[in-house]
Amino acid sequence: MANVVVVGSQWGDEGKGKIVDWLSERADVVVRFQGGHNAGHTLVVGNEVYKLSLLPSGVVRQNKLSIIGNGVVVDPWALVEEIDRLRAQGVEVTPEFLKIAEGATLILPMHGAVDRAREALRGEGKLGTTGRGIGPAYEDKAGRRAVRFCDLSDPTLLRQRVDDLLLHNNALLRGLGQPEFTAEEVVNGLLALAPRILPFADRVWQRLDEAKRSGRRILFEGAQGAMLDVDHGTYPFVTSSNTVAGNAATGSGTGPDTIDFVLGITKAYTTRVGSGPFPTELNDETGELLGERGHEFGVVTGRKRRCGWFDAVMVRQAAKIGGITGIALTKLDVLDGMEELKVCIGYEIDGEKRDYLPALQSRQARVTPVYETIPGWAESTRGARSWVDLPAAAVKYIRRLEELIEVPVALLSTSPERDDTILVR
Ligand code: 2SA
Ligand code: MG
Repeated sequence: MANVVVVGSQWGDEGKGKIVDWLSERADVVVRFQGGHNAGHTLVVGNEVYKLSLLPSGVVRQNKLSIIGNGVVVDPWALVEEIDRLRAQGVEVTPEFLKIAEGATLILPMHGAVDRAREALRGEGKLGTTGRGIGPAYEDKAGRRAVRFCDLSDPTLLRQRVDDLLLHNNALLRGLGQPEFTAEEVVNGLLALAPRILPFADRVWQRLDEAKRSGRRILFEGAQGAMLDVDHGTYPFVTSSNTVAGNAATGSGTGPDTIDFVLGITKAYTTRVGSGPFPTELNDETGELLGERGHEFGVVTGRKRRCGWFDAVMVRQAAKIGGITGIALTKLDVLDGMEELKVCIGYEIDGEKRDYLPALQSRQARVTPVYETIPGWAESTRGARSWVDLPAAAVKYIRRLEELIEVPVALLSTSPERDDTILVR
């Protein structure tokens, strides 16, 4: 397996962190290409638990080049905080091994303020964002008024960029009844951080080209999941970036030919944090049980995740849209001991059968799942390290999922531990 893109195939929190960490052992370069510190990746290495939001998972390993691509929105304060947090855990993040794209967009304090004020205004109809300013930062990028990482090296230009940015954002904040920002406070805050973070700035596209030409293995680390993709997800209940594998190239400055394999991380059931349609959601004790056993709380915000049965319609759609080559199935052990399991094999909308998730928001909200019942297993699958250790019913469940989503299982993860991973093919 040469260069792999790891993406979520549901609504995020599929267990990408662990798989990325497992794969990073075999990779030379680890790249983030979208999202920002809204992501939450938990890595368990021995007795140490690392919670990463912005930094690529490669940082916890020795001698891996970690890259934050141009498609990422970088909050400089969050960056410094995460580096310091890792240092306290004994991990040094240095400019030798972490490179940040010069063109990456910065998340600045007004972005968080706009994000949170809008959410408060939406009230019941809120999107359930992480409140980290992700959406407003991407808006400013597309609106051509963002401050980019490299701008920190030119105080005069920085001041102009911030003025331009505030012209727009202060008007928004005024409209939202929020305090405005002065250019001085924003610029001074950034210039105070600049000496610490500028050494990480680099021409990431060149580093990737070098890696490619010297045959070094590149791992692209996606955040969130396919159904949170701004184009293909459950719009408007999505994040503001393209989360699918195609963006690994654009979001880091390389070509699609760099990608050899797209690994879709897929949970053996479904979860979602934040608002929006969720056809197989369980608002009963089974849902509670899944959440309890799966420890389903947001890494970034601590929010309780909504839980439900596996939705094969949605994962199949995600696989086709994102070009998923194989899946890594995670958290199978959460289903251990359940008498019977349900898998969504189709949708019913206004009395009609459908084998896809419709684009129209109001129609998505009216989806009722059509279930197939599959026998569960009493044995524990937790920590299984080979296929033969699995109960026959668990193997049957996996095979049925493969059939329904039309993608093979390439990896099976049987606990949060790095070594509890079965390579299937
Ligand atoms: P945003 O903040 O603008 O990206 O939020 C928009 C939607 O995207 C969802 N979203 C996520 N969903 C799952 N996991 C995410 N990361 C954290 C984690 C979340 C947390 O890994 O646990 O800690 O709460 C993530 N980031 C964004 C979000 O819920 C909105 O639905
Ligand atoms: Mg997460």
